[in-house]
Amino acid sequence: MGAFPQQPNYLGLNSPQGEEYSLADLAVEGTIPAEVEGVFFRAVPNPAYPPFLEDSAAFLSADGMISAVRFAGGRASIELRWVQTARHKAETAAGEALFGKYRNPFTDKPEVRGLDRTVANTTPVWHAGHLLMCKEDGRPYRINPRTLETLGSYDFGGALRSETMTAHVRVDPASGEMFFYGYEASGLASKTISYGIVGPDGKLKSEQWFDAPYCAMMHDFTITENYALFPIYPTICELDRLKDGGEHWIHHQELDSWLGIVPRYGDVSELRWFKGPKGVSCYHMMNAFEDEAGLVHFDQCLSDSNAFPFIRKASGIALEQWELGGRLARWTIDPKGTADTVTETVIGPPGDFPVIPAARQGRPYDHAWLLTMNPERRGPPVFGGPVDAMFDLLLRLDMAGGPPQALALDPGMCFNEPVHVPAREAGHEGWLITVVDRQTGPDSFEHECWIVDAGNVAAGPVARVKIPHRLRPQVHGWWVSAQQLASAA
Ligand code: V55
Ligand code: FE
Repeated sequence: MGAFPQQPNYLGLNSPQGEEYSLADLAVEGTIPAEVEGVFFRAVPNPAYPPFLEDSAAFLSADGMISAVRFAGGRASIELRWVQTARHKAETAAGEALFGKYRNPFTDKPEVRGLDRTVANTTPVWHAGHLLMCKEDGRPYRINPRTLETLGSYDFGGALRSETMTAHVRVDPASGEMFFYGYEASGLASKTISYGIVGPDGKLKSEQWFDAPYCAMMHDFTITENYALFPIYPTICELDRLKDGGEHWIHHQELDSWLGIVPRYGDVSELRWFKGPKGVSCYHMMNAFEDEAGLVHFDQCLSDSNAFPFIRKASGIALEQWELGGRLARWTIDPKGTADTVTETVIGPPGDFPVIPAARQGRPYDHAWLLTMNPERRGPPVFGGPVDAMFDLLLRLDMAGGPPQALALDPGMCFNEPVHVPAREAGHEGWLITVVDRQTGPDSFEHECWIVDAGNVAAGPVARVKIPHRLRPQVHGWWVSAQQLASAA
């Protein structure tokens, strides 16, 4: 195997770590709370083979690995396995990369034309006893949650029509249904959006298709008790550019954003589009809900342009990462009113990886957690992840407007996305579990899995699980309780 390029996607924290491993009985400092019984599943992109083409977006098309940090009886273990996608199998058989640039099949080697190119690297989704590794450019891969063995590409027993499914599904806490969508659902660069509902039994109950105003990167969406909300930001794909070997995404500062809303169980012909500000972008929504007056509030980690430096660069947008403005923004709309624009209110600081209690999904909520950059940090952030800089401040936000609680890391340390573990007793906010990386030298890192009291993050971790292995940055995670796991077939 050749060497990886000396390029940000492969350096420092991002350096490839291709090895599968299982490590039992990890050393723990502090005490793992009794409620933390279950599995923290993590999606970890990891390039198996050096690229044969230069690709500044390569972080996003690194092969998916699934990791499980298992907690039982106050002890912890960790495992990591490749997702055996058709793509990973083909490249492993060849012993080299065969797929070209991020989401551009025209750049692939001829022998893999037509093969499923998804790397299933973004979110481990748990629903109806199924563990699915999802990426927005394709269908999910199903994983055995006990062994981490890949069971194959998943289409809900042949029911799914869409060629794609988001990595950001929403599970309704009352009905147990999983709401999802797929964009580019009818093929590369198509405007088709698929909107689907999966019952608590895992059966696809409905799938409807509609067209977006343009073919946009739709990374996340939200539900409320009565609606599904589809945001569109002007990061756009065009087929001709792909055919020329170009980038999948170009961001357009001059174009409008949109928020589509449809009754959750309605027909997509009832969909209404509300206009938002020009040029903005968002990867993750925190939540959405309806108030007593019937207004719908849509809370998102909004930025003034696309947050990925390689997308801004390809788009000719001269804005460095530290110059990019952002905010936690609430867009309010009246789905029954006559106005057709959103009203924006700033409700929190810039940041990303928003977390809410699963029980508040689509409902009014009074607290949430967010990662951000410490404005008082002395020194540079840890280099790594898709934006070349990792977050080092964990906030608990009071949605009623009270002061946030903050857990700041020392220079040289950073957070990966936390998951929330609910508490059994009323009045306790539960726990956050997050992998913390610490840079110990120019190319050396240590990693720990921290458990933090979710209602008292400023107190720091109650337990630190030592992970005696290099870890690459995680994208998203999912908490599956021991009870949920036991109920799975
Ligand atoms: C994101 C991640 C992706 C992707 C598109 O975090 C957007 C945002 C890990 O893959 O393909
Ligand atoms: Fe995401």
